[in-house]
Parts: sequence; C-alpha cells; structure tokens
Amino acid sequence: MRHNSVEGNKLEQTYMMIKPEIVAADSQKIGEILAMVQKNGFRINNLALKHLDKETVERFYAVHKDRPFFPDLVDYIISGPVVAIHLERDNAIVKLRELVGATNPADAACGTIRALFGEALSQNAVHASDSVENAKVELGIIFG
Ligand code: FUP
Repeated sequence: MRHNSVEGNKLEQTYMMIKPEIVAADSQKIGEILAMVQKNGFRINNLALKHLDKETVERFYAVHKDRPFFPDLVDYIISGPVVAIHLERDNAIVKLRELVGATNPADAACGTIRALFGEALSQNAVHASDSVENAKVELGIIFG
C-alpha cells in the first residue's frame, strides 16, 4: 500500500525551474541541481527543457507585474531554455524552499542551491513555488 500522507507530513506538489543562465552555462550544473533535489527525497513527476514565450512568463510572474524589475525579469527568463520540473514529496513547498535558499544568493544559507549556483538577485539559478496554491497555478501555466 502506498502511503500518500503521514500525519503532519502532507504529500505536496511543487514547481521548480532551473533558470536560463544555468542551462546555458554548463549541463553539469543541471545534473548537480537535480541530484541535490533527488537526494532530498523529491520525486520528479515531470521534467522538460522549455524555451518559454513572453506571454507565458508574464502570466507566470503576474504577481510582480507592477514591480520595477518585472521587464528585466521577463526578458531574462525568455532569454534561453529553462528546465521545468514538477516535484512531489511530503511538505514539498517548505522543503524545496529550504533547499533552494533565500531569493538573493548573497543571503542564501551555505549549501543551498542559490548559494552554490546563484549569480545575483536577478540571476538566482532556480525558481521554487512559495505555496501549494501557487504551485498549482504555476504547474498549470507551464505544463498545461
Ligand atoms: P522567490 O519567491 O524567492 O523566487 O522570489 P520573488 O518571488 O520575490 O522574486 C521572483 C524573482 O524576481 C526572483 F527570483 C528574482 C527576481 N527579483 C529581482 O530581480 N529583483 C528584486 O528586487 C526582487 C526579485
């Protein structure tokens, strides 16, 4: 029998995205990031290399549409392919955000993905959904 949830440990879905500068730089980095994710107990439910279009990325980051950094953020995400990943594990949202680290790589805890691979606030290696609700919306936008 498959146990989908243990009390207090809810099986959750989340969306992770390896951003263009990592994909363009060196495929070994993609492998290292995926290994970290898998070692931390996440199951990969779907994975695809995708070159997203402007409209999709504007919808994806709609929450930031009035922020000054929005145009640069959209241009950056459409600048090359990303690795889009649908992940699952217990408490996936919090566990992935822990593994990914703070938004600004300079503030990210030692050993986190952003501390290891992030270049700057605007090029912080990966995206990770911040809630179950947003994960559902983001997975819908990216995977349909
Ligand atoms: P996070 O949830 O950690 O991905 O961070 P946010 O949703 O706050 O930001 C989304 C993306 O916008 C970040 F990954 C990086 C970018 N960003 C900037 O480029 N400048 C800022 O001042 C804030 C965020």
